[in-house]
Amino acid sequence: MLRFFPKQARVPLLAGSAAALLLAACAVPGAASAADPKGTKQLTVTTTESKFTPNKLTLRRGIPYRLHVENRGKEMHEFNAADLFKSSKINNPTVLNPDKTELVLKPGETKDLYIIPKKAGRFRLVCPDHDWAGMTGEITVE
Ligand SMILES: [Cu+2]
Repeated sequence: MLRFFPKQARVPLLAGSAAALLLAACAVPGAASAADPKGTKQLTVTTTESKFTPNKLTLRRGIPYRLHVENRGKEMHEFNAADLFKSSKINNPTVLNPDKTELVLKPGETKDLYIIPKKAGRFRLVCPDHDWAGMTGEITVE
């Protein structure tokens, strides 16, 4: 009788740990999810004072991209491609600013945007804080 009770108590404890592990696995950023569909291509753009590198990108319609933007500068930079974002499917819109026009990056910050371009064309890329200094670019969707 004395051994029976601890064994019984162990079962819900284990089930609880398994559930906690499962929850932890789901919370890991970058874990396979709806945001990272099969065939996703990664593109990396860095921001510094005062430019995008590269500042010309070519995407293809209907292809899922993970647009990885790294701010390696000492100032705040924005990756603003408002018209492209408007005409695309964005799988994680909460990474954008409230107007859904740009990624805002503090110095040293990195953000990933999951985007599927839907409309062909040439779209303006700009950092509204530093466009006067030439911090502009162009994204072509084919
Ligand atoms: Cu800037």
